[in-house]
Amino acid sequence: MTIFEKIADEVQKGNSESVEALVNEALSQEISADMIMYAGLVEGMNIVSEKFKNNECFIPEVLVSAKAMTVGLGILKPLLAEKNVKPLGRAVIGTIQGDLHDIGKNIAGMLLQGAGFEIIDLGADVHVDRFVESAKTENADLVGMSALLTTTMVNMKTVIDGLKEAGIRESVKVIIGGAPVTQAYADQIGADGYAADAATGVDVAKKLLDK
Ligand code: B1M
Repeated sequence: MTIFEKIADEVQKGNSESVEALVNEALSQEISADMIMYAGLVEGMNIVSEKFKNNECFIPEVLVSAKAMTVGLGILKPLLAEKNVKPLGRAVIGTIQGDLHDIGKNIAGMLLQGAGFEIIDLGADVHVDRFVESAKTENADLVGMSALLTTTMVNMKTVIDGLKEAGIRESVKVIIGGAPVTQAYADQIGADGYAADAATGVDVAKKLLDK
């Protein structure tokens, strides 16, 4: 087993301590931080993501794997910043205004991060203006919105309208998800993509950004 396979394996198992030790071991072998990230951590998280999509693992396993991956990323982050490694894209994500549900949004964010996106997580109950403002100031490639309530999911359209008014709609892709959201709703409000689950969200995001 290569060191990358070992890291990917421990990410899948959600073993933070082993991931930390293996990432440090790989660095001591002078393996580059971006190789460790993509061939080890991201590879492991991609496998978890695929299993989650196929109902071969469930939310708790995804959360522990994401935690292990985050530990590994924490070690690599300063080195990646030094080397200026480009992420797949920059995504501003959040749960829509009026909605406090954040579990699905957190998983979507973790899987996107695991796939190599830079995530700016605005949290839950995010005011529509904040989505637009952050997309602008962060120079986002992607805005990801989550909604669990039928009463407030309409705010997703307000964000899209706000992006148009701010003159940045053409430069940012919009992806939406959450239990009451459908492809038909995404089409109706003019979102670029819809994902029924967080793993599909990664596929949709990559496709929208040609990655
Ligand atoms: Co609430 N709640 N809740 N709740 N809650 C629902 C959503 C509800 C369906 C329950 C029910 O009545 N059967 C119902 C909504 C009804 C409706 O609008 N039609 C409801 C209600 C009514 C409420 C309150 C109004 C209750 C009250 O106070 N009377 C209140 C609202 C508060 C508010 O938001 N303003 C409320 C509160 C809460 C808790 C705080 C107690 C808690 C949330 C805790 C938290 O999130 N930190 C809670 C919970 C846990 C639920 C249920 C039980 C579970 C939601 C969840 O986390 N699912 C939910 C019932 C249900 O959905 N069956 C319910 C697991 C999660 C992984 O799934 O978020 O769908 P989900 O995410 C999936 C996909 O949708 C997708 O990927 C995820 C994983 O694959 N996805 C994305 C989601 N976002 C995505 C974004 C993407 C891509 C994919 O790209 C950006």
